[in-house]
Amino acid sequence: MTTTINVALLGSKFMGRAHSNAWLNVGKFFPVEPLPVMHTVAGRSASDLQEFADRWGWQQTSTDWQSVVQSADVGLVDVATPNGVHAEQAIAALEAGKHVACEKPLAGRLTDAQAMTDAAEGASGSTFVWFNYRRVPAVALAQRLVASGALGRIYHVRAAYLQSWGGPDTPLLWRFQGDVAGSGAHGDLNAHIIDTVRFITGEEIVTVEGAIEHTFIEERDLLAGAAGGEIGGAGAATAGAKGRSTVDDAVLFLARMSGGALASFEASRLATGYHNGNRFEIHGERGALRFDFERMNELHFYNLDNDSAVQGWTTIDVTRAGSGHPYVEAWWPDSHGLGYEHTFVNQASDILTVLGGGQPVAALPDFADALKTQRVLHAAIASARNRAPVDVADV
Ligand code: SOE
Repeated sequence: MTTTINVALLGSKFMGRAHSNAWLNVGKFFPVEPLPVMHTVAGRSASDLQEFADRWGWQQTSTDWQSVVQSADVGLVDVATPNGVHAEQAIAALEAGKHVACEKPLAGRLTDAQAMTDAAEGASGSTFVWFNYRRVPAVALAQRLVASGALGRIYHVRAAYLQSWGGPDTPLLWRFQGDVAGSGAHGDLNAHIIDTVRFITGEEIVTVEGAIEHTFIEERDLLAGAAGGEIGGAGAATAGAKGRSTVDDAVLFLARMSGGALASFEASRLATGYHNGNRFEIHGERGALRFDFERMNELHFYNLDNDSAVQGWTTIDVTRAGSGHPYVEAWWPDSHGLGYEHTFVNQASDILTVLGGGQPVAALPDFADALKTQRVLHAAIASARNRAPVDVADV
């Protein structure tokens, strides 16, 4: 008899769609147990929720997330709501004895992230955070190469997450409201590349310095009605007035890592020409790696162990079945390609594998791990505002 776990999803916007697709498809591609049952989706609008539930196959809907997380029927609560409500929802679910999978960043603020981690320490449920880029096969392969010593000692890490959807025509979505989001591109995008760099190198960021935060577009069109709005919301009506953006549009910072590497991080929503340019370069004593999510099935490797006559950047196609590349056996034949949505299905597989007592394909961050990333986010803002280096241990 195959065991199952009833999942309750909180949130039905962009991440609600990505997570719904993951829970709907994970059992079709991975031999996971427990299998997920798409039990309840909770949100704000009953009519929108019913359409969402019908589209994705959720059995029930609710506009009362508090009762959902208390339900004895629910085993795993999946928090896919704006950053500012992660803490309230995740802590309530943990206190109700549920497993909790929470979208990134862990929270909009360090104090909330700390409260979530404290709640997790004493809880019976397991915790997970949807840093989905760890589940890009090329990123997971990069981690394996570094862990194997293929690069040797790491000298430099250069990471950037460059988007361009945040121009003057983008209205005042929740993502530009500091009381809801906590920060702008910083918590949204630097959170990802900080986690990715920690994951791949196995090192922690110990000091942050030279940080700069900036809001280029200080006022944005207010959305009509209560809409929190999502990126590129179809025909989002504006109220004809403007409101103040209270978050950064870009944050850049430098860092020293625990193994001695020097690192640079850059996040922007105004990087014209890039749409989801999540990229890194890692330079070691024996080789280097280069990755760009906009070509997510390729990992570039420079190997000094090769004869000098043939040294050069090698493009590894990280979709070849039989190669031993992470996750690829579950999907398609060689070079058929994977996409953004597969990273969430891969993550759902790892979550269910762990809940079933197994080991994930790539390390799964829990709240305590994600708190380390949140502390780096906080240290960077402190460095920017104090115009001085900040030790992460001190925040
Ligand atoms: C917007 O920047 C966003 O949707 C992020 O919030 C996601 O985490 C990222 O995967 C894609 O871009």
